This record gives sequence, structure tokens and C-alpha cells, in this order.
Amino acid sequence: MYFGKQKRKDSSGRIPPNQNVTTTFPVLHAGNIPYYDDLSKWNLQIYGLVENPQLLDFATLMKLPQTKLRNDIHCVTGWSKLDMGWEGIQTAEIAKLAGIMPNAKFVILYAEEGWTTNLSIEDFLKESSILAHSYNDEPLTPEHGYPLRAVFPHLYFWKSAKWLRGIQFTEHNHPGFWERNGYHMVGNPWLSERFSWD
Ligand SMILES: Nc1nc2c(c(=O)[nH]1)N[C@H]1C(S)=C(S)[C@@H](COP(=O)(O)O)O[C@H]1N2
Ligand SMILES: [Mo]
Repeated sequence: MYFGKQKRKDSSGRIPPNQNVTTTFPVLHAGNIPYYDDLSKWNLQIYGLVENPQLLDFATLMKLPQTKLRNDIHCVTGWSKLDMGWEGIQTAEIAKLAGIMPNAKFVILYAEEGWTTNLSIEDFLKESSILAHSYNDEPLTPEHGYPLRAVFPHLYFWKSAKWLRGIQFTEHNHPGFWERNGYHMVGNPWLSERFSWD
């Protein structure tokens, strides 16, 4: 059972401005897709303004409370995809584990190959925000972020880091890979926050 919106035929009110619904699952990223023979060398680092920094291996991560969420995502290039089923760890669980300090206001996500993105602590901690290992009841495929990706359905999909390896809590807002190249620091699709000048 996925929590969240029921699958609905009627998509009215679900499509932000200048977006079109696709039934495919496009693949978009900069750089190379990582392939892992096994996950023994994989870990997720949680650090910065936290009481208890973490270095989690995949097995430990899988022992944290698991949640299934259904949501819609919106890519800045103009496609939206409805009713995506994700399973993983809600970001609130990560916060609970690490103990976020009061002066932590922003988050930097680190992916393989040094790719980064940034968002506010409020956006990171939304109930719909999830660190997903599975999509529609199957482990993520390599091109969609195996073994772990972030999903922030309320922000343009570029904030949803694939191949996630690090989460850093910071006081200030540091632009990530696309944000340094002119993409919006927040990226709310309902406000068409595509570029920093929008
Ligand atoms: N690590 C990493 N994550 C990334 C990107 C990237 O280049 N590297 N691109 C983002 C962008 S621009 C989009 S639209 C989505 C695409 O996810 P998908 O390929 O699963 O559709 O991943 C996001 N996450
Ligand atoms: Mo994107």
C-alpha cells in the first residue's frame, strides 16, 4: 500500500504551469551512471550541523523505518509524471537519527561524481520527502539512482539527487551543481521557479 494520493484518472489541479504529463520515465542527469557489483563499499554520510554524524551502510539504512509514498513529480524541462510509487526512508527518520542542530537551515545533497544540489531544511523535512531505494515495488534501476536517491515531489525533479552518498546540514545556502549554473535555489514548480531570475 502506498500512502498519499490515490491513483486518479482526473489529473486536474495536479499539473504545474507549462508542464506536460508523460507516461514514460525519462532518464536525465549530468555525468555517468554508477554501477555497483555489490554494496559493501557503499555508504551514506550524514554530517554538518548534527549532534550525531552518521556513516550508514546499506543494511543499516534498510533497518530504519520504511515508508511507501505515492506522488507526482515535475521536471524543469517540462515533463510531469503522476502516481509514482516510492519506498524508502522518510527524511524525518534521518533527522531523528542524526539530531539536527537548531542553526541548521539548509541541506546540501552529495551524489556520486561530486554532483550536488541544495534545498532548505523545511523542504528537506516535508512529509512527502523520501530517500528512496525502490520504485513501483522494484529496486531502483542504475539509471534512476540505484541504490538510493532523494525524492522531493514538491520541488522540480532536479533537486531529487540520484546516487545519493552524502547529506550535509549547513547554516547558509550553498548553490549546488545546477544552481551554480543559474537554476533556482528553491525550485517550486507551482511558482515556475526554474531559473534564479524567475
Ligand atoms: N546525481 C544526480 N542526480 C540527479 C541529476 C544528476 O545529474 N545527477 N539530475 C537531476 C535531474 S535534472 C532530473 S530531471 C532527475 C531525473 O531523474 P530520472 O533520470 O530518474 O528521471 O534527476 C535529478 N537527479
Ligand atoms: Mo531535470
